[in-house]
Amino acid sequence: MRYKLVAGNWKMHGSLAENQALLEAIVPATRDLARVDVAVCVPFPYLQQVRDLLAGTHVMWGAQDASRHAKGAFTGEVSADMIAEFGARYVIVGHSERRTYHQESDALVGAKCQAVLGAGLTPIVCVGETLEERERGATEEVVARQLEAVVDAVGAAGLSRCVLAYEPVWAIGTGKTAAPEQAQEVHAFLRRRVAERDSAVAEGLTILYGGSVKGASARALFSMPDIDGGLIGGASLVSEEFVAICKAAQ
Ligand code: G2H
Repeated sequence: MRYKLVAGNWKMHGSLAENQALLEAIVPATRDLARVDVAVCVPFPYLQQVRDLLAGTHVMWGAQDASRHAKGAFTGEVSADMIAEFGARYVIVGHSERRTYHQESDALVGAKCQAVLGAGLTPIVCVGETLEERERGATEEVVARQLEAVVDAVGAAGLSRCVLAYEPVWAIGTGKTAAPEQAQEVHAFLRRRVAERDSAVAEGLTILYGGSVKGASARALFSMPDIDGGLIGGASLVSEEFVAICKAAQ
């Protein structure tokens, strides 16, 4: 039986004061949840702060991107090893905002996964189709292509150390959550695709749903057999919402 995971993606939000208030509310309120892992993925400058606030608690932390390179003349980039030094557990890789605004290709996302795994961290690899792709019936083709690029880079063994996140681009930050059955269909498809390579990896793989999840919509999504939790953006910045989502994962 897979554990559920609820991971906050703070995106480019927060301040030292806001982060502290948020975490001081979340930690005690999610302490006693059964079979639910809780994490927050924060902007790089706050890694030290979240480490100071979360070390010794049940809440894990991570970053939202990493360089494909281990080190070198790559101004502005941050390596996975650097992130690991701050005690992080997770790195989001291939979020659609990076694919869209930073032109990240499937191959680059695969290389980043490899770098993150190499640092001993867990990539949360995002896949998902745009509205145009869904409307022309290309959802499965798109998410399969994105998944294959990762498997090509890290193999089935590498994938077994990743978390996958299905985030339909049309549901991100738009207030439009995918219907639970609609999301389940894609999650089941992704698991079947992985099973074609390795059925044990497919069975153990955590597949999160992301896209406008709220406290009110979380329980129905998380009750689907192939939805193993959520990657939460806007609602992860509001402690009551994030706690409600974590509780819905029980
Ligand atoms: C999707 C999600 C978090 P939101 O990007 O990754 O954000 O919940 O705001 O749609």
